[in-house]
Amino acid sequence: MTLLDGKLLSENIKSEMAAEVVQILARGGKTPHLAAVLVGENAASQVYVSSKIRSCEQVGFKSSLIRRPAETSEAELLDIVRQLNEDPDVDGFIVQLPLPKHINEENIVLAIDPKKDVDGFHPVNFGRMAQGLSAFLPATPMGIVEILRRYNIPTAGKHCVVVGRSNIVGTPISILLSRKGYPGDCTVTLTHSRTADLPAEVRRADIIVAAIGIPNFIKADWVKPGAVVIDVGINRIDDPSKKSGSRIVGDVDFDAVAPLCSYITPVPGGVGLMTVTALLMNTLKACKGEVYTRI
Ligand code: BQF
Repeated sequence: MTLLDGKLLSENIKSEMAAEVVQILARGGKTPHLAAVLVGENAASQVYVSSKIRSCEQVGFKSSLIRRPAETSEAELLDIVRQLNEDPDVDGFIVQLPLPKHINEENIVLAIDPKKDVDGFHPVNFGRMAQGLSAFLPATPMGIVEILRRYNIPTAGKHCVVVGRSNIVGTPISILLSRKGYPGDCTVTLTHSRTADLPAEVRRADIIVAAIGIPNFIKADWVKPGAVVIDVGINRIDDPSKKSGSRIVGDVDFDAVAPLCSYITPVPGGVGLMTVTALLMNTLKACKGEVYTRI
């Protein structure tokens, strides 16, 4: 079993990006600039946004954090989005999800200029991705693809079983892995809460992508020996032995599954870190004008 080390890969990719920023500046180009909008006080969201801002500093990007209270109206947030769309210095921006319940997330995502949508959540980017056109890929699926690529994991003709059908992970990764080329050319089964005999489906997988959001859900006897296991879960569970009283586990019963598989991502230290790194990769692409969206 080989651990797919998201920390090591992220550090490698970040140093490549830092070197590229130095080159861009030496040629007289502009500093890549990511803006993040954080509404409310969600503890996890605050941690995620801080780590995105810190990552920008590590690679020499400019970053801006726009913080607003939980009571911010949808109209006010739409106004911020419009300002960021129009700000020529901002290459890309994110609105950290989830948003407070009185704000319709769909309306916000639709207001983002697809050319600055470095989270890849706008339907234009989703549609372009699905058609194999250049697009901002959603950060988590992009991070997964980057893990497979950088570890040279063969994908052509492999059977990939995705567990979970969310718009930001399960559905897009199933599209990306079934696309032509590398990493891709997989035969993909997209499973979910209504799948009949889920263990039997997962047992057929050469590559398992677990994105269901249930701690330790994927059991050892669901895993074909030698399978590649990508664990997208970030679940907090009680652990009285920890000072904090809790710890983070994935969707895979790691201790039982790890000895069986060829490769596995740890949680923490796997896909999550690559999600943040993929956001930076998209921001650099936005700055370089590499992703062209005609709308
Ligand atoms: C790790 C996210 C659900 C909803 C909104 C490293 C992150 C997480 C875990 C991280 C996530 C999850 C992010 C680890 C960003 C990934 O080592 O296990 C990094 O910062 N993420 C987000 O911005 O919004 C979310 C998950």
